[in-house]
Amino acid sequence: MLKLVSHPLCPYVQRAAIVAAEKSIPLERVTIDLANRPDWFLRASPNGKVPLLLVDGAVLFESAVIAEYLDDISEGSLLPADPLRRAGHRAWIEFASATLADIGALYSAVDEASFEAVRLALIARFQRVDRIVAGPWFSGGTFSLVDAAFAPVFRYLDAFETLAALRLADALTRVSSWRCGLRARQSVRQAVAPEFPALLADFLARRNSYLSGLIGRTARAA
Ligand SMILES: N[C@@H](CCC(=O)N[C@@H](CS)C(=O)NCC(=O)O)C(=O)O
Repeated sequence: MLKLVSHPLCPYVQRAAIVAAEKSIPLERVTIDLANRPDWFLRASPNGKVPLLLVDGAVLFESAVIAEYLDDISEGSLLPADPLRRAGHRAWIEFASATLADIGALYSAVDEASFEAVRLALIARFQRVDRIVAGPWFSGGTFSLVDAAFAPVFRYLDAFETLAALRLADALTRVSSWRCGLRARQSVRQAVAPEFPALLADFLARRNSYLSGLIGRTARAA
């Protein structure tokens, strides 16, 4: 049994969980506390980060690599066969990772000016994605590793809308319809526990950031 070392809120862990579900690969999840990382984890994880995939005594790290490994060991492929298109998909997975980094900067920004700068950068990212997404999935009719990489990004967008009426990609028709499809997909829904929205809301509200303030004001206004 493969073991996925996880944290309940980690978007990178979700990518691995989505791919495992898409490829019907059983995974045991081992959840750790990132605020109090166990010694065995610090010894195993070169960057001190989740996810890790434990495979027969080997340790894989980096979510994009773990996702490709899970894809490689199972039937069919969630990457295109053509080398140029395959490279293009990997590039968009990198873009999704950079978008997650911007989302981290957004919810950590302490003042309005830095929050606004990241908010505009994120809107520009989603506008760029909107120009290339084919629908219903990233590159057309086949769900791919790019879809698995973006699903956790859109889960944050859903939370930002609900908690702070913050809309980063609303007017973008292709992104909106892609988001809807991903939100409804079983592998994506099952990648987090039922308590995920409440845990994320609590994490964002306690961050002492500009967004935490917005969340508080939105709750008081409701
Ligand atoms: N590039 C890594 C990023 C993983 C990452 O940032 N994980 C976060 C949790 S979502 C983490 O473990 N952070 C712990 C830390 O930085 O100390 C990947 O794609 O796997």
